[in-house]
Amino acid sequence: MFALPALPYPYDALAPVISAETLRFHHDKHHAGYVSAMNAILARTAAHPASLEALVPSAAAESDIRLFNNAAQAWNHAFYWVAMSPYHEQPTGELEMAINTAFGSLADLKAVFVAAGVGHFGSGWVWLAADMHGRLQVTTTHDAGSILTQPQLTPLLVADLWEHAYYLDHRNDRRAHLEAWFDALPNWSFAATQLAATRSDASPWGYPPPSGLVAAS
Ligand code: MN3
Repeated sequence: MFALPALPYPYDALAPVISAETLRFHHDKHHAGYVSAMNAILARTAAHPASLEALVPSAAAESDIRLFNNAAQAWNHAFYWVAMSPYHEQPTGELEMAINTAFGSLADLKAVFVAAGVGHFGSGWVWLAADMHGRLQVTTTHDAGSILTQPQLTPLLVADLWEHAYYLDHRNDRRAHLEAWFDALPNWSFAATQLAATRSDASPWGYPPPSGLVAAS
């Protein structure tokens, strides 16, 4: 069974961009729901995945849609929480250089990231990712789509494009949410660690491994 990771900050830490009310519903209801649905599916099978990073691509490859949707959403949300910070960080060092090389400037990255998120039809995720050479790119995935199915990419940041992520705070204004999100919430020190992992033997961030074996029914 996979556990629901605790939020790495208090519920009100990301306000006013993301309110405590949004975080309570988003983490305690939406994310928890994906984790418990995934565990319920696993409990009915003989599957003993070693990690969520292994389970998500295998569910995708096997076209196990219900398992994929819930497992990918479990992973995407856990990554989303750790990729945000209450500390209004700025990118520095190698990450800042990689941003300038790929996009021109942090402001240019913001424009690309926000445009990708606003232009994405329906629900999904907008990612800042690095390829195996440390080159940065912005990409989106639909619905539960996860960057874990693109093994050549290492995610640095992600913003949730589902309306439950922003509707209480910004109503239908996804652009306003994403602009405020980009200015205040990226965990740039986490992103720098992820980027460094593409250039070394270090492992990128991983979902907490399952506790015990999943019982076969
Ligand atoms: Mn969500």
